[in-house]
Formats: sequence, C-alpha cells, structure tokens
Amino acid sequence: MSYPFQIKTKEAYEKAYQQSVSDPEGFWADVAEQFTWKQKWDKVLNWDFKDTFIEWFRGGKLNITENCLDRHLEDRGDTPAIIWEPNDPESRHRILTYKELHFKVMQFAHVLRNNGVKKGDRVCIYLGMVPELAIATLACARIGAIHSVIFGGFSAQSIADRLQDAHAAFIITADGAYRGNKDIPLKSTIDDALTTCPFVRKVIVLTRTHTPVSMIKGRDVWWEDEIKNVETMGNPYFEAEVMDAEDPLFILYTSGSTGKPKGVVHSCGGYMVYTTYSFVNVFQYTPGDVYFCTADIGWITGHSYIVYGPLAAGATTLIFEGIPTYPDAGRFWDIVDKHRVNILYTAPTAIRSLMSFGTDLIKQYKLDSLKVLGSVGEPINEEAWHWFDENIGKGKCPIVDTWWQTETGGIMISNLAGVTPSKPSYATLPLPGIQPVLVDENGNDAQPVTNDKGETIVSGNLCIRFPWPGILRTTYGDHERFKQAYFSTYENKYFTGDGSFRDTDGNYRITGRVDDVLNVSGHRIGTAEVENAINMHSGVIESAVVGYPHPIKGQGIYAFVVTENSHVHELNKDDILQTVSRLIGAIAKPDKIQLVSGLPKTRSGKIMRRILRKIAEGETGNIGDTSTLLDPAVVEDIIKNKL
Ligand code: 6R9
Repeated sequence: MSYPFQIKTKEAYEKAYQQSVSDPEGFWADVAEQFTWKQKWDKVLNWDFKDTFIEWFRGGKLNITENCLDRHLEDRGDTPAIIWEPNDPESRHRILTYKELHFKVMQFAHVLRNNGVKKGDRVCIYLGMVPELAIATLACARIGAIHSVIFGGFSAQSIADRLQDAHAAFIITADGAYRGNKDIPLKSTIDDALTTCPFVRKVIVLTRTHTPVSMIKGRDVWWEDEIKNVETMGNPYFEAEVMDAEDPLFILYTSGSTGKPKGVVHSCGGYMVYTTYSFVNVFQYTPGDVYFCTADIGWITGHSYIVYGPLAAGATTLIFEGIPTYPDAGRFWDIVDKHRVNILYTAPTAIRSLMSFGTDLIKQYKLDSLKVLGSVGEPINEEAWHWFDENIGKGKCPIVDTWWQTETGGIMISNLAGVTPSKPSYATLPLPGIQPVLVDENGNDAQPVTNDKGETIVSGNLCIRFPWPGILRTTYGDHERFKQAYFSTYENKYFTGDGSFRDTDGNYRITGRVDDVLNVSGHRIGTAEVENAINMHSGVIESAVVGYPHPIKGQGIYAFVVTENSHVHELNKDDILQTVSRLIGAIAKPDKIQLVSGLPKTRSGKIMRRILRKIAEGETGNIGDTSTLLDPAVVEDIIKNKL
C-alpha cells in the first residue's frame, strides 16, 4: 500500500499546508480519493460554526470497515493486522492477519445481527484490551451500529449514566479482564449498572478470566456460543452496511467543565479520512512497520490510533493487554524487542513513571528496532522528553509530541517524524488543514509579548477557526450543549479549552486546560464530576476540587471537603475515596483530601477556586487578591491545615 498523501519533506509540508488553507475542499478531496467509497460525495464541506453544523463529504457513501479490512485483502491479506500481547508474558501472544481479522469481524457482525442489533442502534462495549475489543468495535461499524466504548476502569454508576444517555440496549463485555496482577470483574460491574437500565436487551459476554459470572436467561449470552451458532450458518460473508459519510460512527464520553460527561459523536467519512491522514503523516508509517500505541481503546487515542487510523492505512497495530510495570518496569521494552516494534506511541505519565525505576532495566534490551517515538495526553516536560530521547530512542528516533483531543478525532498539532523539526515540550506545528489561533479573553487575536527569557511569544487561549474532517459533529442527544461547550466562548471559532504559547517560528507549546478540567495521568477528569461524587457521601456538606502539580501524574486531585459538625460517625477519608471510586471509578480518586470548616467564597456565594488552586500548589504566600472574600478567616484556617 502506498500513501500518495504522505508528506516526506519540510518543503512538502509547507506546500501541503498552504494548499490546505487556500483550497481546503480541493485538498481534502484529494486525500479522500484514496479511500474506498460506495458512492462519491456531492459536496466536500458545508459548515457554519455559528449555526454549529459541520458536514464533510456530504452524499458520500461508505463503510469504514471496507477501508480498514476488505480493501487490504488482495495485497496484504496475510500481513498481520493485529499483534496481541497478553498481560502475562508467559502466555501465548496472538497474531491476526488482515484476512483473519476480516473473517472475525464478519462473524461477529452476524452475532450482532442475530441478537437484534440494527443500523443506528447504540452498542456499549466494556472490555479489557483483548483483540475482541477491536473485533467488536469493527463489527459494530460493519453493521452500522454506533459503538460507545467505555474504559474498563469506570464504575457501574458511570456505565449506567452512559447507557442511559445513549439509550444503549446492547452490551458487549467479558467475564473479566487481566491488568497486571489484578483481575477486573467486568460482567459483575455491568450487572450492577443494569439494575438501573431496564432497557438493555442483550449482553454478550466473552470468556477471558473464567471468573464466575451470573448469566440472566434471555438477556445474557456467551460470545463463544454465539460464534458457534454463526459457524453452523455456513457462509460467513457479511455485507457491509451502506453508511452516509455523516452518519455517526461512535460516541465516546469525555469530561467537560460541568458535572456530566459529554457524548462526543464522530462521523464515518471525515473521521476515517482524518485519522488515516494524520496517522500516516505524523508517524511516517511505512508498510511493514510494527506500530505500538500503549493507550487503551477505551480512550480516543485507542480509537483513532490503535484501531481505525492504523487499520485503514493497512498497518500492523499492536494491542497490549497489560500495564507498563507488570511483571516489571521493563515490560514495554520487552514488547518492543519481542515484536520488533518500529513506532512506539505513549504518554508522558507512563514515561515519568518508568523513569523512576532508573535505567538499569533498560540496558537488558536492545530497542534497536525503534524508529519513531510519540507522546500524547498532556504536555511533556523537558526532563521526560530528554529521558525518552536518550534512553529509549538512543538519540536517533524523532519524537512526535502530538496535541489533540477526544473532540478533534485526530492529531492536530505535532511535528511529522523526521520531516519537520521537533522542539522539546512543544507540539510544534499544525497539521495541514488545521488553522489554530490564539485569542485573548475577548476573543481578539493575542498579541506578541516578551517573556522573561527575552523571547517574543504569543500567549492565549487555543481556538481553531476552520473545520477539519475529524472534528466532532455534536454531543449525543444534546446539540445545544455542543454549541455551548465549543462555539459560544469565541464567535466563529472552535474553543479547545487549552491555553498555549506560540514562538516566532510558529511552534505551539500547549500549557494545559484553562477550564475546570484536570488532566490526571493523561485522563481528563472534570472537577465538577469529582465534587458531585464527594458530595454524595454521607456527612459531606460541600466540596471543591482543584488540581496541583504531581511528579508522575502531571496533575493530582486535591479535594477540600466541608463536613457536618454534628455527624456522629467520624468522617473517614478512605470512605470518601470509596464513594468516588463507586460513583466514577478509581481514576478519579483524590490524591489529597483536606477536611475544612468552610470554603473561600465571594459575597455572592461563588467558590474562589483561584485561591484553592494556589493553596494546593503550595503557593500560600501568594494567593492574590482576597478583597472580595466573604470570610478571610476561612482561608487562614485552610492554609494552617494544608496537606
Ligand atoms: C488525545 C487526548 C485532551 C486534552 C487536551 C490537552 C491535553 C493532549 C497533549 C495535551 C499538551 C499534548 N493534551 N495531548 N497537552 N500536549 N501533546 O489526550 O484526548 O483525553 O480528550 O484529552 O489533553 O489539555 O485538551 P483527551
């Protein structure tokens, strides 16, 4: 497979970028021509950020699985599509060629149909990192059902919220999942979620851990039994459903600044074009390369850069079931050597955590197959960047620092490996088709200033002023929220929620969220969500949650909690943690809980988070203007008892 749209030189990047701005429709039409369409589009782009509609390739008809699977059969049917590395290094790994993956996806599409799934139905997928997770997602896409993958670490309550929001009547799960030395009881969590979701009609359960599970007659069926039924049917061919380019492909929930996660909706056509284009260009994928992205398919990085982008490009994508520190902190390097990985895409939090184990372990591995390294999820600090470069890349692998979001579908700002220069801690330049702008509070273009190092920079809130094919199309079931969240802050611009600098060469350095969203180990967590969960705990009156710098997680969660004085049972912090775990999941557990007598508030009753943030960051000598505080004694008290 060749990629006519692959950019191979700095000059070609500049040319592509220019063209993508002067003639976006012509530019993206040329890229889209490289895919299999059942019917060509009538119009490349219709959009209005004010009225908030965006359509790419209107009238085009396709099925993304034909692009990820069928079209590779002739030339690369026997090439590995998926290499699966199990949690336990002593267990056998699995390889699925494009032919085998195609076959399994069609088989499972039959299973879905046999169980009543139809085009447009929402199907929730709650699985560990097994090949069946990719198979299930692709089978949904094959039949035209909208998948909603939920990360295996989310609680029953979080699952129930998502099932209700999407009104998903079908679930695909497993008895359990292996992660390091833990067995995660997936089915039993689903059972808990389903007590409040009577509309769920079918639960398909894969066998993985042999954990005992309860199976409800008529509702719950085993994956393996269903496959046997399909085998007796004879011809496994499953005709791919004809989808409009703008039909939804999936929903993926993500935290925003309000309490309720948003169901980000991506389309079939634009998403396919954008993930493939960005995959091939950012990582400079060459056919035959083994590509390993360490994210979980439960997050957007896994959707776009484990499943759809790589498979549409005919790549070999490695799926790893376990965690970086099991059985020891050399696991990633072991996988790299074992499968001769060429491209490794991971997260700063993983790098920082592995740094803390020192470099002795790394010396046992060759790591000589590596050509390109990548980072995603949060700003990468210079120390981690250099450590990664020296110890893993051995100074010879370009590092791509890829900035993007669940909402953007694919990588937006990044260097292209070995093609455009990297700059430690900078995501660098926008991809062709991406038009970033930095704006001030009023939405005007931010003006250059001189920073304390004497450099001229522009600093502001990061917006994008023109659509790209991978942009989200709506938030599920609530288009008004989509409008509010992304297009109301600044007129005619998509607002990312991130702050950024830009140097005189046009390189962007993302500084982090400017809204009430935290980035904990690369996971987006809304402070309001955590507060809602804490406030559910008996004896809690109110709470405020802020982030603080954490050496490994990037940001840690600091919770200030006001409790009832008269509460008989003394409030135990571990109990509060338990409540957060139950309601959201372990990833949202605060790192610090400080019980306080009151929160700093303005006269109008608004919590002054700015002050709490300063306290959590340890900058108690510099908490800023407190003149609007209702009761300054509250702040003194909090500072005195700070953790
Ligand atoms: C892909 C993904 C999005 C938020 C985003 C930003 C942060 C992601 C980054 C980065 C600096 C990078 N972020 N990549 N910040 N440099 N290379 O992570 O999606 O989970 O939706 O998070 O993550 O703050 O707004 P998502």
